[in-house]
Amino acid sequence: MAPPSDLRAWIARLEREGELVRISAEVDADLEITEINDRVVKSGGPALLFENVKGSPHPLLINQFGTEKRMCMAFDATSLDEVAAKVGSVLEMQPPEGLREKIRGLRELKSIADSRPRTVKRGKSQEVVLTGDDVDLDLLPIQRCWPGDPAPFVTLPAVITHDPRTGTRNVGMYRMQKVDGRTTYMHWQIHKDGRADYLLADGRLEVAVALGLDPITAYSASAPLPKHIDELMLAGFLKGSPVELVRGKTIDVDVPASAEIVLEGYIERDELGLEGPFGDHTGFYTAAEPFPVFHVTAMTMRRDAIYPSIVVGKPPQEDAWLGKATERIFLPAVKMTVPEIVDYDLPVAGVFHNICIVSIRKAFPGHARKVMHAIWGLGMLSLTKGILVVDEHVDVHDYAQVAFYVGANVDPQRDVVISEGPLDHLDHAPTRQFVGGKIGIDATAKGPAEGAREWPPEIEMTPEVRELVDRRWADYGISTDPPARDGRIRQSSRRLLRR
Ligand SMILES: Cc1cc2nc3c(=O)[nH]c(=O)nc-3n(C[C@H](O)[C@H](O)[C@H](O)COP(=O)(O)O)c2cc1C
Ligand SMILES: [Mn+2]
Repeated sequence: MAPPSDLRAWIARLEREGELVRISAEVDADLEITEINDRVVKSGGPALLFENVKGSPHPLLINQFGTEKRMCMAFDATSLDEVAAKVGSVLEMQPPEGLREKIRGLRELKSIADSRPRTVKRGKSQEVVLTGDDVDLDLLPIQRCWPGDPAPFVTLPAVITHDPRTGTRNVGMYRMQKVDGRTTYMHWQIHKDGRADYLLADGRLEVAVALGLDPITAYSASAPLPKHIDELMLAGFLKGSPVELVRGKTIDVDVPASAEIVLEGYIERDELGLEGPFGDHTGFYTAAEPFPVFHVTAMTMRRDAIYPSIVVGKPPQEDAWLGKATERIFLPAVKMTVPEIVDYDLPVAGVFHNICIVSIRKAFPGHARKVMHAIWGLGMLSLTKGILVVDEHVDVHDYAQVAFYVGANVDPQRDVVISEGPLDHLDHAPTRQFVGGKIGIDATAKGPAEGAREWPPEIEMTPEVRELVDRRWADYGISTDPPARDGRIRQSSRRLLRR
């Protein structure tokens, strides 16, 4: 099976797998959907298709990404690491040796060539075309998510711009506060590529907003690619087929041919409005701030268009799995730059920019600090506030294990690095917005070269005795469900027996 080709194919697949519930009862996009969805997300429940949203002819889809299983289904993969491996195999391409490797190399090169978006003449996203006075955002079931939000917000858009100097496309996911039927704000944070395109514009910047995409293209809008790389290339590569585009009706920007809804329009340099507050993914309301104003010149749609939404808030929320997808998919690229990194984990509770746990193949004194500084210099990871470094044998996803090593291996006087640098736009803790302190904790084993005493050996049973007990387990007549040991409560008994 290939990944879903558009939102409807995705909805059909979710429904077939029992991963989607249709709700025909009338619901209000003002807060009510948030509360329903919050309960469903937190219990690991299904995607929800609200077919009867008060005041709108369009159904609303939410929680499409809300579990690990659905995130994997979106990529048609059995795990997110499988998706990462596909990226890794291209990044790590070596000059091929021998015919078989050459053929494999050609296949990989072809998969890159096929990633480039393709323009087509006609797109379903333009079955309905509303321009001028007919443009009406009130038609859409845009959610007001939290009680302190002053207005409804479009929350799951793919915002398309072009770099005014180079023409390179950028696609990003930025919330859009509704101002009136033909106007929104555009929440381009200062570290983002969309913002950079805006700042390069001399006057007017044309903008297209695609809503209701196949899940991989929607995910790709949230992916932190370097500025010069088109997110639609990543989407095409991960889908295994190019994203199809049609020319916009009122702007010189290509738009996804199979989107449910497209908003075409423009942003004038220096026309700003007071955006927010907004109940954000940090778990707090972010304060109102000036952001650019987006004027909609056309609203194009498929017939019976479905409006996609997401609610962020105190973690865990649906966006946790978009973030986890990025964590996994970008690991090969992180390792390309910092090859001593074995694995990393951005805890959902750390809302991704607050905490990074990283395991390294430590090779020299000060190595953990080198890796901290590398992360503080790496793309969007540079905004990370706290970094925990552990040795390669530590499972970064097992927070109890990480806490054990942080407790056991750290002398706070010697092993804590306090630094400073750029912080996430949304971080309310630093005294000044955008910049402040960083903390790195070196929880690796140290030796005399790092000013420590002789490091004691860790306790481990011999492999011989483990094998003996594995072999003889049945002889002991002990239940196969022994209590957890070593404080590793999450380990299943089957894993314990396999140790
Ligand atoms: C649900 C969701 C909402 C987001 N909202 C915003 C936002 O309002 N503003 C913003 O700058 N980034 C937001 N992001 C993060 C960006 O989409 C992400 O940083 C992306 O890499 C930006 O693309 P760019 O680097 O091409 O600018 C959001 C991400 C998700 C998953
Ligand atoms: Mn980008």
